[in-house]
Amino acid sequence: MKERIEQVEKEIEQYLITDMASLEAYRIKFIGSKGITKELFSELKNVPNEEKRAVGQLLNSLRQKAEQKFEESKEALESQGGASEKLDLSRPANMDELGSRHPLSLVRSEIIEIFSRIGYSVSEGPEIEDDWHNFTALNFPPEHPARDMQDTFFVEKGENEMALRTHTSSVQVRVMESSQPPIRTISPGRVYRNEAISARAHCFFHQVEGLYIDKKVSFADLKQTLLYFAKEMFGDKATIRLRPSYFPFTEPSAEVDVSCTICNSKGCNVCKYSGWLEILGCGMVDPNVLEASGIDSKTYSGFAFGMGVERIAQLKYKVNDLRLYSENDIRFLKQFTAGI
Ligand code: 2NM
Repeated sequence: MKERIEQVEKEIEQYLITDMASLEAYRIKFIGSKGITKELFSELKNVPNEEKRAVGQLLNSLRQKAEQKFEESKEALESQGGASEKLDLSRPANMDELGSRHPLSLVRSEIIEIFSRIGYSVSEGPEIEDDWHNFTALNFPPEHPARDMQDTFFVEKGENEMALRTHTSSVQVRVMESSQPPIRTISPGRVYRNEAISARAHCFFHQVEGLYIDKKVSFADLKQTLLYFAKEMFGDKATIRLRPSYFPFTEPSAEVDVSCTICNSKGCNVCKYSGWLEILGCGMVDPNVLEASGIDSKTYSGFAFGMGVERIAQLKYKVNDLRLYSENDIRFLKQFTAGI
């Protein structure tokens, strides 16, 4: 009997209690009404009389030991975080959730990369501009409608009137003022126009404008550059066409369409059954613009172009509502995880 008690004592010491389930199993095994201590007590009647006292004492201290371990383990588990919580150290850790890059950021990077491969640098400038850099140096006449409150957000009324830039051409004026040709640069950035927000218009959007100035830069150079861009961006099958247009800062000016990549120019509702999608505006930099920024228009010529990042992303990813770009709806943003 004494040996049996010693053995159970060892068992109690070695029993591993790691959570509420093993605590309960321990209770049932050693302390419960059908547990080992109860069973040993019921065997006390078979112990010879002269040993009863000593064995009884041993049994009492065994029960005490069993109950003490139970109470201590219970307290320890509860202080670790409540009766219902189980601590499983072997469980795999929760994975960090990966975010995704914004579609405009993806397309902006892609445009920058395409032009950097043919030697274009990236230039940036302020979003709050003065009249000179946003309008006057770009050959906008004093009465041009873009200078109107209805089209442009003005800040700081009075003598020192500033405006939120309406295009990133203002950055290129700063580049021309501070350097001499050859100039080959693109300026990506956010621009602002005073428009009512709808599926097709927003009060801010993103542009990438390009500028190339050197001796003997021609319209043919412009066309080749834009064809290269269209093929890199929309695939080798892409072709372009130019339509005459007008911008204050270029002469001649053109609007550029790319062949519809959605229907292979067969006609669909995105290209409105024309087979063509408008992607950018361009032209030869007006000599007045070169001269305003201190570049000799008799020695140098150049071309410039401007595109909306939203528009390119819309065609690439079939986005049918401009507002999706700035609403931060996770169901929209989640679709661009492949770019990481
Ligand atoms: C466009 C279309 C045509 C343009 C012009 C200039 C600058 F600074 F050289 F005059 N930068 N970007 C330009 C020309 C932009 O956007 C539709």
